[in-house]
Amino acid sequence: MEKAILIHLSTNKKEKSEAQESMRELKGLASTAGAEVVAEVFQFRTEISPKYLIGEGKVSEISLLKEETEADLIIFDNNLRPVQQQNLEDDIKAKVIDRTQLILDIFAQHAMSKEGKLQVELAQLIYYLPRLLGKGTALSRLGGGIGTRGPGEKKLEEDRRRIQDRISKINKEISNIQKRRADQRERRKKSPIPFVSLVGYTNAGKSTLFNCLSQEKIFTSPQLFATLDPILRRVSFADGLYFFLSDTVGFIKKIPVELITSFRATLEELKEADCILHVIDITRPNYEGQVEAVESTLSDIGVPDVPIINVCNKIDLLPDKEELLKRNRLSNGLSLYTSAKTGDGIPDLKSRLRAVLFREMELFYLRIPNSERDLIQSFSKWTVVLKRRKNGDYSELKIMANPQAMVNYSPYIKRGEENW
Ligand SMILES: Nc1nc2c(ncn2[C@@H]2O[C@H](COP(=O)(O)OP(=O)(O)OP(=O)(O)O)[C@@H](O)[C@H]2O)c(=O)[nH]1
Ligand SMILES: [Mg+2]
Repeated sequence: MEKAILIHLSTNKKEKSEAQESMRELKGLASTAGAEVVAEVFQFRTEISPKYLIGEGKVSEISLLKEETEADLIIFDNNLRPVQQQNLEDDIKAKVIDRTQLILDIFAQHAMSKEGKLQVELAQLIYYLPRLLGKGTALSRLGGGIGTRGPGEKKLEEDRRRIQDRISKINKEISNIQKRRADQRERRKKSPIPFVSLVGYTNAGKSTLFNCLSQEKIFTSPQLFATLDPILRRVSFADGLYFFLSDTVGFIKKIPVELITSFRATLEELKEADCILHVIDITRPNYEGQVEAVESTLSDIGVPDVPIINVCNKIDLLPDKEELLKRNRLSNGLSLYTSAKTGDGIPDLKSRLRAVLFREMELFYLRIPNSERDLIQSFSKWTVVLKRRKNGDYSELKIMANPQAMVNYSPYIKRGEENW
């Protein structure tokens, strides 16, 4: 296990609690990546050093601390410029990485699908390119381990031009995947089955909620960024109505721009959602900051007017209801309270979803002569067919549909079949 020292620089003393929360998160990231944290160093300094980011005195202090703790790795919570990273490594004589590099490393370990791996490799290449200092081998300099792993591990040792070639090749592959996805989305848009997306800060409980709603068993974990690849499942209501639910990659503060760019294809999905469930870990003292980070990423991606439900999760960890309501300082949108772990609040969430997703639809009972069988086919394309049975020369359907669209089909609509 690599031993790591964590460094956080704040330029404003007032942000002390924010600095601590950010450090807590960095610690979570470091242990997710497989490091043992041996020391945490804060510096408050109004001026940022162009040479080291932190002050020169602090650099010597860290060098000593490194000897003392036998650390092999220095992780900065702030993002470092290539030249700062180089200077720090030369002076401290240890591998130095920043928050972005740490997140990239975790992503590299967690990516499973071909698309996920390509996206991570792309992000890594974009990140490393300016760090090659013109001579190549940015990574062999680092000597392996955290911050150097990934699908593109070997290729990163190649020269700048080869990397640029690889970037255009991956971009092409990703745009092919994107095209396929766009086709799928087109098909989905034509279908009447609604599509719901889970978003939220990493570790908020998205995958746990996904499992709870879809009765699946996908991977959940106290690690950060446990989910990287989007996954889609069907969720049914008791009466047979259903929708599709997708789990997605978690968000984080100071999300590296390289990642946003390369995961854009995945996040495009959100634009097509009929409803977004924003999962919030309401037990975190700074959950508003996390909410803000998610909302600003959503607006970066350009998610239009999709209805959003705030799902305040992990309520089982809170002592009582009053505490809960006191806690909710979210000003906009509808808030619901759940525990994806105990199932508390899930029925309420489902009935809200039902109301939002099917608000323009009503139940219809149809009777269609067998001679007009094509009509049955057509109904199943643009309405939600809940039940279907044969009755002599007729087929009977129980469907959910938009009443306006049903105007032309009044001869087939049957009344008084409500208990079917
Ligand atoms: N007590 C409690 N724990 C929960 C609840 N929901 C999720 N957790 C725990 O929180 C941790 C993170 O849950 P995940 O579902 O993996 O979180 P996620 O949002 O999918 O996280 P990433 O995929 O890593 O972004 C796990 O250890 C879960 O067991 C809840 O309602 N109550
Ligand atoms: Mg997850």
